[in-house]
Amino acid sequence: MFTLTKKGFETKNIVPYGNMFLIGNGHLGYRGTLEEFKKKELVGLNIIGFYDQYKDKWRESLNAPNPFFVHIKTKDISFSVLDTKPISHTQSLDLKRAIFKRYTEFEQITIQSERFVSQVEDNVLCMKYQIICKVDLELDISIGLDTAVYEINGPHYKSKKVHSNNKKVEFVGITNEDKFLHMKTCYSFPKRSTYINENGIYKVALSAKKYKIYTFYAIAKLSENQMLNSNIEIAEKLYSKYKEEHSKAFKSLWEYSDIEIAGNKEAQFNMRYSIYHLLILGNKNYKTSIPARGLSGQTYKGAVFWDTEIFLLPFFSYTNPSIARSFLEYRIRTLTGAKAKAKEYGYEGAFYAWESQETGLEACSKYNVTDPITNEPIRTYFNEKQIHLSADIIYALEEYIKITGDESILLEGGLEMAFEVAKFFMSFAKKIGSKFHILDVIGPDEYHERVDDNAFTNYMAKYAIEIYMKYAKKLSMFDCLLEKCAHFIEHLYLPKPNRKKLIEQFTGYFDLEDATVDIVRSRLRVPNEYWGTENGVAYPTRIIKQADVITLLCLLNSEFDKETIKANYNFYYPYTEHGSSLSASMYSITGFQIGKKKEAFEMFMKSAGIDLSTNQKLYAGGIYIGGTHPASSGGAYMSLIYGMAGLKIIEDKPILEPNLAKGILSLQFKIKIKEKAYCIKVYKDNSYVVEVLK
Ligand code: IFM
Repeated sequence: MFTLTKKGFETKNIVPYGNMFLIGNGHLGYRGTLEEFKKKELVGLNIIGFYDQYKDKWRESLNAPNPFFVHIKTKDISFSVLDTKPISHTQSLDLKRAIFKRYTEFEQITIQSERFVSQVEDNVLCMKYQIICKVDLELDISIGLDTAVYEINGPHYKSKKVHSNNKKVEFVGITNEDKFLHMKTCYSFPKRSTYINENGIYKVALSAKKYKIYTFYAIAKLSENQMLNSNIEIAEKLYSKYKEEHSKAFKSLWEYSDIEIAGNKEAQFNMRYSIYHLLILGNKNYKTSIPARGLSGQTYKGAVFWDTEIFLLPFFSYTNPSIARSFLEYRIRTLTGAKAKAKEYGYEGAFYAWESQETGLEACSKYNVTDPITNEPIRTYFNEKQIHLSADIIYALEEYIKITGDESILLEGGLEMAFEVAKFFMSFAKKIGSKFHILDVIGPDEYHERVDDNAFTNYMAKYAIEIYMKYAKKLSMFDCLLEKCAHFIEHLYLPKPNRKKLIEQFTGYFDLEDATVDIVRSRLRVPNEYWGTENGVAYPTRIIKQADVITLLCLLNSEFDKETIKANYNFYYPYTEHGSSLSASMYSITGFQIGKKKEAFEMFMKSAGIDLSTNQKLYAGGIYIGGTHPASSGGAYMSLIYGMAGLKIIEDKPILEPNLAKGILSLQFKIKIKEKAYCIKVYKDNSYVVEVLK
C-alpha cells in the first residue's frame, strides 16, 4: 500500500507521469521522467523560491540542468523507450522512502534505475543506474549533465559554463537577473569502460558481457548564489550513505502523517499518495512557502497562492508545526511587498500578492489566459481583485495558533501583519449609506470577475479584523486602530441567508441565467476555452468555477447553522464546475458534515486522486497549467479529518463528530494539538477513541 506502480510505456503519459512520479524535498523537485528523456519530454529539476525573468516574459522559478541524463546505444539500436519499443516497462514510486524506480526490458538489454532527492541534505540528489545485457554488446553510453534545460518562459541562463574533469562536472549558470546557480555532479562508471567528456556529458564505451550487471552512480549538489566549496566524492561510495540517511528520514515523517483507512483499498492508497505529495513539500531548513504546483515545475510561475494557507497549512500544523510556521513567516517576510502593492493601488495596509514570489511583489500578470483560437491574451483581474487572500492569511495565522498554541509568532510579525491587513480592508471598502461594502472584487469563483460584496470576501475580511482585534487587545498593542475596527465590522455589509437560507455569492448572482454545467460547456467554441471573464461562457450564468460560498461555510463553519449549510450545499453543488482542484475538498468536508456521505466520499476521492489521473486539465485558455496539485492533496487530508472524522478543537482538545462513508470500517490518524500528541481511531458505528500519546 506504499508503492505506486505503472506498467507499460505510452508517449501520451510522458507529461502526466512526470508529475505523478515526482520526487523532492521542499527545496528541489525532480520530475518523474526517464533518464533518456530531454527537455522536449519536460525533464525538470525545479528550484523552489528561486526566480528569474527573461525580457518581458513571465518571471518564474528556475529549472536547473539535468544531472541524471543517461542514454545507451549500440551502433544500430537506441535503448530509449522513445526509439525502441520495450518488452516491458515499469515505473514505481516508493511512497514510504520517496524513491523513484524504473525497470525497462528491451530485447537485448534490461535497464534499472532509482533516484531520490535527499531529505537530509537540502541540495543533494542521487541516482543509481544499472544494465544487464542478454548478449555480449558493444555499448555507447552517454551519461552526465544535460544543460539544455526545459523552461516555459526562458531562456533563463544568459551564460552557462561547464567544466569537466575526472568523472566530475561543474556547472555555473548566470541568470538574466545576475543570480547564479552552481552545481557539482560526480559520476561513477563500471570497471573497464573508457570515457571522454563532451561538454558535461561523458561518452562511455563499454564491452558489456552477457548477464553481467553494470552499475553507474550519479550524485549532484547545487547551490544558489553561493559557490559550493566541498568536493563530491566518488559517487558509488556516497550513494549508499545518502540513500540510507534519506530513507530513514523520509520514513520517519510518516509517523505523524499517515492516515489508516480500513475497508476501502483505493481510498487508502489515494490518501497515502496525497500524503506523500504533502511530505515532499516540507523542508525544515529551507525556509520558504509552497507554490501552487508544488515542486513539479514552472506552472503558475512557481508562485505562492492562497492554496498554501487554506489547504496546506492544516496538514502541517497538525503533523509538523515548524513547517506550517515557515509558511506564515514567509508572509511576514513579504509584508513589505504587500504594503508596496497596497500603496501602488491607492490603499492602506497590506494587499498581498495573488501570485507571490520571494519578496512578496505581485507576479500575476494582467493577462493570465489566452484565447485558444486567436492566441490573443485575455485580460483578467486576479491580481487587482482577488483581495480575499489577505484575509485568508490571517485566517491561517489563527488556525496555526489554535492548533499549535504558538502565540510567539504574533510578536514576531504576526500581529503587525494582521494590523496591516485590517487597515487594508478598511481602506478598500466603500461606505454607502450606513454600511461598508466591498465592491469590485473576485471571490474564489474566478469565472465571475469584478463582483460586489462577494460573501466569502466580506465574511473573511470581518473575521481577519476580529482576529487582529482579539490579539491586539490580548497583547495590548496597536490599540489606536481598535475603535475603527469595531465600527467597521459592525457596519460591514454581510450577505445574510435569505428566506430559503441561501447566501447570495455576490450581489446579483441569483439573477443570473439558471443554466447547467453541461449547457454552459456545450457553448464552448473549443474544449480548452476559458470559461471566465465577461466574455466567457460562465459569466452570464450561475455556473461557478469552484466552491465559493461553500468554502466560506467550510472555513467559518461555526458561524452558520446546519440548515443554512445544507441549503447552500444543495443549491451550489449543481452549479459548480469544479474547474479548480481546490473545489472538491470543500464540498467533501461540507458534504460529510450534513450527511451527504456518498457525494462527499466521491469528492474526497476526486481530491485525493487528482495527481493519479493521466487525464488532467493541462491548459486554461492557451496557457499550460499542468503539474501536481498540492492544495488538492491537502484538501483530501482536511476532508478526512474535518469531514469524515468530524474533528473540532474544543478547549484545546480534539472532539469528533464522525461521519464515516459507506464501506469504511475505521479511520486512524495521529495529530498534535498544542504540543500534545493524540492517536485518534474512529469506527464504523461512529464511536471513537482518543488516546493521548507519550
Ligand atoms: O489558487 C487557485 C485558484 O483558486 C484557482 N486557480 C488556480 C489557483 C492556483 O491553484
